[in-house]
Amino acid sequence: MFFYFRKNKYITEKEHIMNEFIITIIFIIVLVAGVYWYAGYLTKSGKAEDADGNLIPDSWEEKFGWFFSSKGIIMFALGLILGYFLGVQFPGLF
Ligand SMILES: [Ca+2]
Repeated sequence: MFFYFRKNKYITEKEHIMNEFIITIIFIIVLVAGVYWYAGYLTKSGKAEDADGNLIPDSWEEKFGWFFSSKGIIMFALGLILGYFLGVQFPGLF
């Protein structure tokens, strides 16, 4: 079994992979939330055309409309995945 040394304690390879996975999930959440925020910023500031006023740049809607219409389920699923793996990795956290 491989061990990685981190913060004065040895963690197993499995724990290491789990930590990397959790960091990846957090990174994806930040990225996805950032895209939603940026869409709102572009439309509210008038930097992108938004004729229908749904805070999604009209030029994005044709190809990425699904990404915005599924916003709730996407963020819920990501939150669920993160919560699950945090709970598995750090049982005392919640
Ligand atoms: Ca729009």
